[in-house]
Amino acid sequence: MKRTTRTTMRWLMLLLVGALVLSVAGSASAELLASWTDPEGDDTGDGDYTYPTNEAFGDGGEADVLSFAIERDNGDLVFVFKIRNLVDPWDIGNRLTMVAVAIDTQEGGDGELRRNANVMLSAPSEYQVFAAGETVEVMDASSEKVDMGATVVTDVEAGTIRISIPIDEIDGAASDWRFTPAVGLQDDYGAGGLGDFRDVKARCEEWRGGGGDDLAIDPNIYDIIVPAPKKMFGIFGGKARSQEEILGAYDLEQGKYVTLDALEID
Ligand SMILES: [Ca+2]
Ligand SMILES: [Ca+2]
Ligand SMILES: [Ca+2]
Repeated sequence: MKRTTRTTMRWLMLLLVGALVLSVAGSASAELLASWTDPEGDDTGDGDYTYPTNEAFGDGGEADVLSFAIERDNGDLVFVFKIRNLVDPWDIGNRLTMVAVAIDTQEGGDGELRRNANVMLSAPSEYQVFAAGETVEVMDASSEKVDMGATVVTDVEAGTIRISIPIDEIDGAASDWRFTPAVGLQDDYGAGGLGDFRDVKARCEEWRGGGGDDLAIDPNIYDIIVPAPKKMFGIFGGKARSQEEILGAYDLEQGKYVTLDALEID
């Protein structure tokens, strides 16, 4: 009887060690496809955006992306945003920062980033992913919500927002896809679910940013990652527009929105 118990214990230990090894191997299997860094303190949109004045926004930085990475983890495409200052002023998790990624997988698609971003996309997207706090949503090219089991893990202390999207056809395809990330503030309208990008006005208010315009032509995006200039014949050709030029290219009189360029995985 005693020997049986000991054998069983031994088997259990072996199983446990095996499971540990597997789980360690599993968590290490995420493959980094690409990553980009972004300057600190350029969360000023077209150059002079400011945060709303409510004390919840503190010293700002809630919409300052420091880095963005794309990983592949089994069938998941994973987006990792590092934000300068994730905050939890009401002990309900991060509700102030909102991130989006437009994913361009093929010809055609949605030429506008939705949810009040007020920006157009040079790489029209088949999917758009939006996340704030513990909520994430994916939309297709017709702005229909797609239930594909996307998840988000926000670490306020570490300043990271990690979004996982299981996409069946991801294997082999992702390296050709183009990605347009954008960061702003979230307005959940007090409802607690996933809201929209918070409006930026000409002058900041308690719950509205400043430095834009009052006619909703200006982007409600505080920070983007400016793609490197396109390579031609193996060398960098042309001069990349600065973030201020890109996000400041809206035109009130012509009703012209700004257009964001996509990031590519080399
Ligand atoms: Ca930044
Ligand atoms: Ca497309
Ligand atoms: Ca930037």
